[in-house]
Amino acid sequence: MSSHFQLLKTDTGTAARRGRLQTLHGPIETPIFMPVGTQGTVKSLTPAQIKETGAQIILGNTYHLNLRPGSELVRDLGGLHQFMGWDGPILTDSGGFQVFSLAKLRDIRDDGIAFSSHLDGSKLFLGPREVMTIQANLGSDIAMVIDECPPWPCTREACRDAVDRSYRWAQQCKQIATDNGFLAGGHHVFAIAQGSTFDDLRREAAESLAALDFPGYAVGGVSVGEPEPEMLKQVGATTPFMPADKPRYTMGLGTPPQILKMIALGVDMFDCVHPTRVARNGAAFTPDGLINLRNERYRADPAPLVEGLDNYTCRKFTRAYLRHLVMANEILACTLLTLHNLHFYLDLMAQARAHIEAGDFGPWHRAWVERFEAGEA
Ligand code: PRF
Repeated sequence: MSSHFQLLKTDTGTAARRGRLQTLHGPIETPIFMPVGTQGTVKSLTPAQIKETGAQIILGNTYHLNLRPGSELVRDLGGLHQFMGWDGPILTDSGGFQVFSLAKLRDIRDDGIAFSSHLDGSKLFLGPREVMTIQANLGSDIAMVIDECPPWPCTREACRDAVDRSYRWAQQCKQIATDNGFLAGGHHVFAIAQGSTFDDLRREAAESLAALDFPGYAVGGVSVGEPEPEMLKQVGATTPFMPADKPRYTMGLGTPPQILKMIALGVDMFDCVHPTRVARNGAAFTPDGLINLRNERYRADPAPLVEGLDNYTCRKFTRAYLRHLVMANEILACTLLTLHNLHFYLDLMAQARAHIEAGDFGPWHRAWVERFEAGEA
């Protein structure tokens, strides 16, 4: 048994789990959603406002923070928590995935990834040693290993190479984090299982990484363009082969229904830019789907975004006022809608935890998804 993760309850009708993960900056109740703060800020919110949404842990990014302002500078100013004024847990992604989506002229080698910065074109390199050093400089509570996320679709040969390379890199990251005292100091390192659409490679990735005994495990390589049924199939082909007594995380996901469906598959942790990104586009989550405040029908609507939802935006403001802010391109629209959307996600996670505890997660989440999807016009 691992001491940092407690499995409090496992659902009987689904594979959903209720757990508690201990970190250097306090416990995390799972299942949990982690707001994304790529550049050391959850866009448009102060740390006090992030807390107010119910966030227990946020995400930062190795790729971005290392390019700017630089991980040594953050280290010298006390680490990322102190630098950004957030005293809760922080998980950092390792940077490899962001190289694939942002950097130019990347070259995947056996020892790491060479690439040009998307900011100034300078030549850079990320391998196991670099990503573990950067994440130690940042003072991350949960550091991710460097992995190779193959595109969708991809050939079996390309996927085979990505799984093998990701395994070797994970092994090296674990060794480095052991040698430099990162793990002994109470920080966690999570491994990432790739495998694209190949069930046997997914299983192999999960099982081989499990044998390395990491504090936690992630499903990578999903939500990279594949249709939703394929995505759920890939998660379902991976989680049964991950250790039951360690936390499980699917990276970069998803919509509220996708998250509930993945909780039912036994996933504990999620992150996604979706709620914060759509907020900046003037859209807000409700139990009846996502509403776009640019729609004329909200021009004089006196109702809150969600009746009875206990967040600052819903307590104080009408849909009409929020629509006015969106139409006038006022920056307060971003803050109020981001606050609402994150609170909506985190409140949904609290409901999921309560229903797992009560033993009715299966029927509850199916009804929730049905109502949400019926409302999406
Ligand atoms: N690997 C890493 N970060 C990620 C992904 C991955 O596969 C994804 C894919 N959904 C998002 N973020 N390291």
